[in-house]
Amino acid sequence: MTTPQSGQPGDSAESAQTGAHSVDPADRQSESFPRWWWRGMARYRPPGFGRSRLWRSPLRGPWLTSVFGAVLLVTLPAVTLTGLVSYIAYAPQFGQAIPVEVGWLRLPLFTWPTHPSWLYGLNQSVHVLLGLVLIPVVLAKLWSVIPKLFIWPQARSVAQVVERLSLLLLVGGVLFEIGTGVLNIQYDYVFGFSFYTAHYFGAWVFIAGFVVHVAIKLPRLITALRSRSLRGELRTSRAQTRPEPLDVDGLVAVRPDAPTVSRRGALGLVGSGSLLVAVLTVGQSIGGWARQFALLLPRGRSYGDGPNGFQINRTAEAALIGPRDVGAGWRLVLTGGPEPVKLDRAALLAMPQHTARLPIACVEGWMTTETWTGVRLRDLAALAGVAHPGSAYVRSLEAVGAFDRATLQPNQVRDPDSLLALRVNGADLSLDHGYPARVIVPALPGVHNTKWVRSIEFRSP
Ligand SMILES: Nc1nc2c(c(=O)[nH]1)N[C@H]1C(S)=C(S)[C@@H](COP(=O)(O)O)O[C@H]1N2
Ligand SMILES: [Mo]
Repeated sequence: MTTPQSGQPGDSAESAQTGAHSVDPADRQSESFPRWWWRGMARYRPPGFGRSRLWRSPLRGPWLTSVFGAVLLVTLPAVTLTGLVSYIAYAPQFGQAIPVEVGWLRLPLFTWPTHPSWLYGLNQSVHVLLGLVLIPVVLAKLWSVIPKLFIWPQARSVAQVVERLSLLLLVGGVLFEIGTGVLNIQYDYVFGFSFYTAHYFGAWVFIAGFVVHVAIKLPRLITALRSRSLRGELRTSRAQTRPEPLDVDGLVAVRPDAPTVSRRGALGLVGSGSLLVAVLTVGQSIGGWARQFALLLPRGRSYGDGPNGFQINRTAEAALIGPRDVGAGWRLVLTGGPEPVKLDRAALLAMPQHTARLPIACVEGWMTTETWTGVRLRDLAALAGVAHPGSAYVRSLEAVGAFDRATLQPNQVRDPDSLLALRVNGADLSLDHGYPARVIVPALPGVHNTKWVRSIEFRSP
């Protein structure tokens, strides 16, 4: 048996929280501004606030909250980091990451690699899948601390005001990121504002709240986790379930009801919720036959059979591109060299063809790996008269979308698998997949694999 000793991590935090254990004698004499202010706050309690009798679950307590907290402490940083990495993969150095202007929230940039080719897909699968799978855990964590929303007074010191404000950023931030993220993978443009801009700045609000919250709560989380054994809880039936001892935070109900479920049951419920979300979404990252099980993600499903029967986000119809735009009159224009070079599809097919099996991985988390055939971008650069291209600016025939252009990094232009694809899986590209020609580059974010290419400008370094 160990006995609690003063000087343990939790102690100082707890006495600071109640603020009642030690009163500086000098403070007692002067009724300075803060003192009467906090007292007044405590006296005028709005209805419904105070140690509420409403919250009676015998499961609530620091241990249960800390179990959910520990899971989120480990996993939410992975969701956040993959999100920020995705921003960098969009190549902000070319002004094509959204938002373009981020002021002092600028990220350290690095050249996004082209290998392994599934790198961006993996990053986005982790970001989107983990983000979705954590929704039940986030909700459970919020449920477990509901009584804290109604404590009164909400704060007894300036330090506690800061703590409460950080909670507002944290909870507001995480719900905003989940809300915008989920809407974006379900629908196209449902926002009156840019999804990317909102999601980026929302992430920083969340990060600020998260960092402050972890700094304040980590010692208490460790103490609470040590207060019970997880294995023991997993062996405890509903009938044997007892409330945790009353805590300074007011999580534990003063007059708890009898348990309707054990802690094991509650953890199992949240865990199966996450598992269900995983099963109904993971198919979009695996692709192929598994795609049909991605029921929560309508865009992850298959589009018919045949060589062109894979995922389409944006159809030619939506992009206002008809057969006439891509008929016999279509020319690819290459610029950047001494003279512009114009090629029709037959001329492109007469050039050396290269085949590569490459994924398209969208920011939304879906991925589809296909076999593409076409002309190497570096061969096109050489043909245009640019021996060492520093970047390539690709334009689509499309005139109505946000994704009608892309700039590629030097390594993306020069990679031997980087193609202007003319064919896929042994057949001509379908109109929806970008006929007559589309860009396909290993590990490039999906959005920059421009369809219905009209021109490429090879720029010197
Ligand atoms: N011209 C053009 N190319 C485009 C797009 C577009 O809207 N217009 N969408 C991009 C996006 S967001 C992705 S993920 C890939 C694959 O999209 P798809 O499923 O519409 O083919 O193509 C990219 N190429
Ligand atoms: Mo995309």
